Amino acid sequence: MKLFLLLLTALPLTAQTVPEALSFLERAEKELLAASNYANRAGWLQSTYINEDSETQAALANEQYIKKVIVLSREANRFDRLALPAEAARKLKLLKLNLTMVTPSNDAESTELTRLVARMESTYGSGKYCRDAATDKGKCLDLVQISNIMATSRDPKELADVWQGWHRVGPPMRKDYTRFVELANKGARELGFPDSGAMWRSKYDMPPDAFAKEVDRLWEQVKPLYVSLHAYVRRKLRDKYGADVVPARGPIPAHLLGNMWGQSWENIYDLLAPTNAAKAYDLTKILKDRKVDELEMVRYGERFFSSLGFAPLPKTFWQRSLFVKPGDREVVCHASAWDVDNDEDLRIKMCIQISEEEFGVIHHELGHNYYQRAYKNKPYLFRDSANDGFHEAVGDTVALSITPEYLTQIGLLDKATDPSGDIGLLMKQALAKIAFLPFGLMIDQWRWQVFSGQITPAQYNQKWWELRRKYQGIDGGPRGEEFFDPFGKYHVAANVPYTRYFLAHILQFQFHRALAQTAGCRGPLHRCSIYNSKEAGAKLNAMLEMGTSQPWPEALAAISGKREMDATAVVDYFARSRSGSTNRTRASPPVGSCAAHGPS
Ligand code: X8Z
Ligand code: ZN
Repeated sequence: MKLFLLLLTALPLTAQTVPEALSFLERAEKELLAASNYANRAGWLQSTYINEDSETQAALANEQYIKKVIVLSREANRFDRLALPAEAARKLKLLKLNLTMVTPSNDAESTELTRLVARMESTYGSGKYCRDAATDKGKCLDLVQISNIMATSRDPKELADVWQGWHRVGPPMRKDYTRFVELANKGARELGFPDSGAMWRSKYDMPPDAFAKEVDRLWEQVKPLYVSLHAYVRRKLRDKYGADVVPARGPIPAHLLGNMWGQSWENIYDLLAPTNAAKAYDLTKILKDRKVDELEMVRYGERFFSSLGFAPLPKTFWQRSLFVKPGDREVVCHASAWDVDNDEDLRIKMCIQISEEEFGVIHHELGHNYYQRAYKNKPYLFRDSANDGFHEAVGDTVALSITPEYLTQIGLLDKATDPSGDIGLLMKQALAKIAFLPFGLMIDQWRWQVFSGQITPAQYNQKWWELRRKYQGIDGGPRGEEFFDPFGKYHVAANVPYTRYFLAHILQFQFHRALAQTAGCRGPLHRCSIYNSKEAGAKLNAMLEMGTSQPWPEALAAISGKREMDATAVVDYFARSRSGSTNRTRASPPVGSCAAHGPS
């Protein structure tokens, strides 16, 4: 029997035929769909009912899915030299790139790895800061509560306290994370990749090294904007907190930016509002004053997509989604969107807060759901976004249309604010979007180096902070290796690649610029809303429907007419409007002479 098997595998490759490849793909897609649906259900349970059992089941279902992909990928190798129709060739390529994490072939190690990842996510999800664990048990703060303090407190001592408190979640997980890196790399190598990071970089329809360079190129395009914003914010924070707390030069202390990771600074707009800005509206206050609840916030989002011509969300979306943090159990509050049956069982999972920031996050999540529904009729291997940045960009693109005019149209504002005060509007957007860019970049700069071994476990924290200082110009104070601060971010704990968000923060402006033009908007980009534009909706949908059936430059061309990711749309959006010229029609302004420097 063994000899027979050996002979079979040694058969010449030419023995394979195109019909065999096509029928292999048909079977593969059927098996993957079933395994994916099962893993999604188990994953949903794990995230919405954190306990030992749901964690074990989710790990098992995930392991089964991963093993299925690995077995099929190996089988697919036999078609490598066959001239196949383009669609089948793309499917085979996507099959081999399907995984974010590969389990090693050794069964014990495979189980160990999937259990580790499930435990890391649960640990993060149920993480708490108990000020004094011994005496203060009832008063532990979860991440939602801590984030509210980060957003609203202006007491630097309190901010430093909760910032440090949350980061206590990391050290106990350092050993697990180290082992996770070892095992995930072992699996990636068995599948032919140098390491897990190289595998992640292989998913962009270009050589992995070229992708890394592409990311650097995009960063150089936007860096001058960030450097200016950083300098301005540091100055304002120094005015507010004093020279003892905020230095005149160098990095900004990490706890003062209104967000745990300093990834979005919109929550401290009140400290930074330009003096010549008209008083900006406060959407958080409007939502609270009008007693808009969590569900109604989601309905606003749905109505926007409906205005573009998308069908309403299915009834099950409203029945099965998690909108509010339950009081009786632990859940993973980090927002996510699901397509549980790869068909119409769409859901979001969020612990919605009534705030402007969360209003944006709702649109972000719905963008995922509408994307998922748009490509659901494609074959299984094409049911994904053009690249992962596209998935993250869709809802944000729609949210860029939340303009004063739009808010007036839907009755949340009485009167659109006067354009003479737009510097305030733009500042607020910059605090959300420009501030995010270096963070979106640095997380995977860290992980790519961790996976490649360039950063060793003994340097995890030191290198993390070197990158945060280099890209973000943000400092956490003395944070030696007794800490493990990367684990304080969801995507590190849950092993979700992050460069996608950096790309999304470029792409969403490209999409917005193109759709605004389709919608006939001639004004400044930051005042353009595609609300009610069926033409813009049709154009967006045409791209969404493609799924991942074509390389991403084709999808980008379908919506923007261009095949390159291009940050000039970001620069256009933030360009100063002058009478007689707008920031949409104006050529890109010079990017400034500080382009060569990081924040210093
Ligand atoms: O994780 C998310 C979404 C879910 S895909 C809420 N975002 C990143 C983050 O929160 O760190 C959206 C922007 C960046
Ligand atoms: Zn997302």
